[in-house]
Order: sequence, then C-alpha cells, then structure tokens
Amino acid sequence: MPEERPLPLAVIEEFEAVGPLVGILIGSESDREAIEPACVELDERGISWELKVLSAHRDPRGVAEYASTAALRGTRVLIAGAGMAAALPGVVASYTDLPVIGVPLTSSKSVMGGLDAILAIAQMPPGVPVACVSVNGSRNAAILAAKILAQGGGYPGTPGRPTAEQ
Ligand code: RP5
Repeated sequence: MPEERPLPLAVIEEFEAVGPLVGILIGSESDREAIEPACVELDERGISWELKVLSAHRDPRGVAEYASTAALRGTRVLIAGAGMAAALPGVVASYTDLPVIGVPLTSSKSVMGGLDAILAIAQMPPGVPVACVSVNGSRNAAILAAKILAQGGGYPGTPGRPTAEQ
C-alpha cells in the first residue's frame, strides 16, 4: 500500500511574495509629493517600503485587499496619507491589526488646508485606533514607523514574551 502523504497546501500567489516592512498608501497621485519625505526617511534608515496609490472612496476593494493581506506578506507598519475626507487610514485600520499611522495631507481642493483631513484621521471611534501626525507630517510618520519597528517581544501578557524573571 502506498504511503499516504498530506496534500500540498495551495499557494496563494499574493501571499507568497515577501512584502516590505513598511507599506505606504496614499489616496491619490496628487498626494505623492507630500508623502515623499516619508520615503526618503525610510531609505535613509535602510527600512524597506513600498508605495501604493489606493483610494478608500474610489477603490475600496483594493484598499481592503491590500490592508487585509499586508501582515501575511511580512509588512509590520502601515502609513496612510490622504487629504480632504481622508478616510484611508481609518479604513486601512479596520482591515488589519498592524499599527496604522495616518498622515493628513493638504490638497488644492481642501476647504480647510488640511484641518479637514486631520479631523477625519484623528477622530477614529473607540476600538479602531490610528496614530495621527501633523498635517503633511510624512517624515514624522516614517520616524514613528521606525520606532515601532525597533520594538521587539510584544507587550506584557503576549504569549512567548520573556518575563522579568527569565
Ligand atoms: C483624497 O482626495 C486624496 O487623498 C487627495 O488628497 C484628495 C484629492 O484627490 P484628487 O482629486 O487629487 O485625486 O482622497
């Protein structure tokens, strides 16, 4: 009788790819220049990153797919920049347990020069936190991401974390 072997697991191509440590999302091509300082800062620190243009309003399915698979690809922190209604960071946070840093951006179409976006990002409902940096504070978002990445071992009560006695 032939030896019984377990069937190989199906490989989902998307999950196979190894992602960068930091995933950066912006809501529009028009946000690219404002998010650039985050990319420069991460490069200077030697931290891998990728940038995707995905709008919470114009491509909600794309945002859901990206955010819900990011951790599986090895990404550890997400930065999301958006202007105007700025739903992107909050929507991203609703699909992942990864820490999300929101960057409110000014837009030529903003009615309040970025105050609109900062209010949208900072006022997340209890249970779905998003860190929020200053308007156009993308460099600070990268520095905060680096600080989060520098932490190891989880937090008290995390299974597998060494205790003070160990
Ligand atoms: C937001 O609307 C984007 O993040 C951008 O800041 C703003 C304007 O987008 P565009 O109309 O320039 O694409 O969703």
